[in-house]
Amino acid sequence: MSGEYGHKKDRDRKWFTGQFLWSGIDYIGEPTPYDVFPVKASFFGAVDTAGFPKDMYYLFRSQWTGEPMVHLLPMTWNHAEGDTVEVWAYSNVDTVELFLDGKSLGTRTFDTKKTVDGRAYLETTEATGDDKTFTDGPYPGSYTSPNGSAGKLHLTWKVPYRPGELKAVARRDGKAVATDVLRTAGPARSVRLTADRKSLTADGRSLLFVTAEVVDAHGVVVPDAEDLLSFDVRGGSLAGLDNGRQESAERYQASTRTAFHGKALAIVRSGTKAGTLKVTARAEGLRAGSLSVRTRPARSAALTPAEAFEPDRPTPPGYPHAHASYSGRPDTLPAAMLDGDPATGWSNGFTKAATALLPAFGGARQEDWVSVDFGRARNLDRVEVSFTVDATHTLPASVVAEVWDGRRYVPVTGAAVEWATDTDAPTVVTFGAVRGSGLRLTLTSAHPGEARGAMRISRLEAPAT
Ligand SMILES: [Ca+2]
Repeated sequence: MSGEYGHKKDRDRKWFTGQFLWSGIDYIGEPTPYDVFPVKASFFGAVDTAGFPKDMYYLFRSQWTGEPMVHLLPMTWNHAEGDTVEVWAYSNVDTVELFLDGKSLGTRTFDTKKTVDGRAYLETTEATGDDKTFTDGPYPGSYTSPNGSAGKLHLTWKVPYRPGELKAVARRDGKAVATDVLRTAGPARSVRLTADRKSLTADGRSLLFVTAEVVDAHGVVVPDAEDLLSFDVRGGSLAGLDNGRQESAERYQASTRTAFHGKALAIVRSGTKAGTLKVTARAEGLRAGSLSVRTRPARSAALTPAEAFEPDRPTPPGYPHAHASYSGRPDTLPAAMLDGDPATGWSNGFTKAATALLPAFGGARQEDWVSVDFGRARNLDRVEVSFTVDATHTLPASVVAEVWDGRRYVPVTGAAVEWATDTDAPTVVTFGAVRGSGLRLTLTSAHPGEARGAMRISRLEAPAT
């Protein structure tokens, strides 16, 4: 059941006591659907294990709070040139205008509707396709409220991507009452620390929550930054670190943590001497971040000395190491491309079984990438990829190769593709010789949305030259 669907059922029935959310916060255990190490947490909370809010959190705010707010999705404005981005806004205000670099992309509005018992609410008026059990009425296939209407709890724009500043302005009676802004991030420059309070008691027990962010020259969080952050505390001690990532075996009780989506959390314990508590976070190649808070004298203080934490640099993966933008099942993970076994493979094929409300779905994804990290630079001029062709997998419509130059993926030049004609036979991509430590292939489905359009790779080899 989606967050929007649950809200609508709750809202429409005055006799509902409320909702039970499983779960409000991600928790360790029951990793779903990738129950393979190092995935160790669930992912469906409104807030991640580090306490960072996800988009769902803002849906709740838009439905349950009165202070004017608007929140844009997706979370970042770093996309590929040529993409058309579906932008959503959650808001508790009826009118929202979207701007890209100051130019209006149009205004969207919620209708004001009334529940059958007379309470007003905001919703668009459109078929949502969220409930197959509604077979008649004005919106068959969509949950229909007892008042006869259907609609969404978010506003939508389709925006041709261009780097810049995307800004939502929410207006009530013509007056701007809330805004949200996404800015395209440039290269990472520094670490920024923000604390949740200005002072705490020097009792050896009080906690300060410090958010570390990897930011560009303009202070915009770099969305894909995974820098290893080293924390140092004076006048207190580290109580724990997290970054909210489900796929992570890093220790919570360590002095280092990689950033996830550019962020990490340090939970810092006060010392027992009043004065100043200083937190510093360093990352290789970035300007360090630091902050200080005052600590006040305590009536009583903890007697047990704080444990000193050691750095815990994540173990480098065995090379070559494969990765992918998406895997359809726990037994079709990227490592299957490199295992030398022709029977195993990475695949983006998936099936979502029918639920009480939604029909089964197995339509192929439009595009995915797979990558191989060799661990050190080598000369590359070809890659051999064995695609599987069967009932649910077809050859991709296109393969685009890029090579990691140490800072970013650079498209290869002079690429030519010699397509295999048999299943699991090598398709050979050749290109102008280039030096790099990793290779990424972006694959476009020949049959997106169809049952036969998934892609599978049983073997991938990029010989060094
Ligand atoms: Ca294999």
